Amino acid sequence: MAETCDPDQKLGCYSNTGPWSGSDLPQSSTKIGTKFYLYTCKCNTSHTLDYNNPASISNSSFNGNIDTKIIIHGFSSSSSEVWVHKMKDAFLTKGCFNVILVDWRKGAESMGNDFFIYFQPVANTRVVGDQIAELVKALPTSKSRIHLIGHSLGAHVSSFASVRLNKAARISGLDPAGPKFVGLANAVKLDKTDADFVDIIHSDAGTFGTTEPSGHLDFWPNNGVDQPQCNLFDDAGPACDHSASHVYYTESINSDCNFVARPCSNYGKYKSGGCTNCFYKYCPVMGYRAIEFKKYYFYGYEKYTLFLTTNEESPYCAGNKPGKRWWN
Ligand SMILES: [Ca+2]
Ligand SMILES: [Ca+2]
Repeated sequence: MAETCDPDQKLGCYSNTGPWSGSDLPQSSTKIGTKFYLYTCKCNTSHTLDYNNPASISNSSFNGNIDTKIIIHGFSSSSSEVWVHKMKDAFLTKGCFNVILVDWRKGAESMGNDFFIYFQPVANTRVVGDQIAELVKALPTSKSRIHLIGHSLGAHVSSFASVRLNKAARISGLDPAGPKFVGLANAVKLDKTDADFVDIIHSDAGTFGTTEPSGHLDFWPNNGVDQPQCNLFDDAGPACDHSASHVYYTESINSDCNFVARPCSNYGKYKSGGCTNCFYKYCPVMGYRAIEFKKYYFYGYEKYTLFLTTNEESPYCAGNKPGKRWWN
């Protein structure tokens, strides 16, 4: 049994007992060094927010009467990544939002004392999630205006933030990290009880991404395991499948094309055209628009798997096509 208490008294103490048994203890918030960078439709330059410094909030262009999008990177990453800024810009193109980029790069690092590490960043997700919740509490807004978008370990960070807020409006989990989460209790990972609406894109299931359904609507583009634009023999890189989840999501924000999915019992049946009618309801759309289908998921979508195919190059949205082979 062990416990560590954070120097930031708002955060409190972390133990690795109960559902956390077998986990590392998180590093301190001082060591993780989480930063929050605000961008708004009024002011598209970075402004640093600090929940322990109220002036950083009151002196910003944050508007509590509009929705807030919080983007959270994953393992071995940072908010400086190009994809984070592309997503932020897509939101600011879409409409008038507060967009907050969370940077926890020091806590997400893959190297510790010259050795590859993963368990420590996994443990740190708890602290980063709690810090996001403390920031939201300090902002002049309501949790019903909070939408968390997390990639990889950032998806699990979103869960801890939302749970501490007693449920944010929405979490979009982009290929939630699998290793060290699959098979564990819902308390230690993203699941559909964590927010009012949880939508998931699975793009690298079984490698970096989880194999488990984790939301109200779980989308499995191209069966969720490997993506057609990713090839080990070209320069797309080993994380191409994993990254595809945020690539698709960002494209969906302003696209006129809908990533239409079909509920189906298995991918083979979907590909052969066996699942076209969506139970005579609206077919759910992956990505930004997924929340429009919130009220339909209980008609049975959640008992099925939501499949779609995508194009092999950008733009990836293939529209309404149930399966390329037979429909084209
Ligand atoms: Ca959970
Ligand atoms: Ca893969």
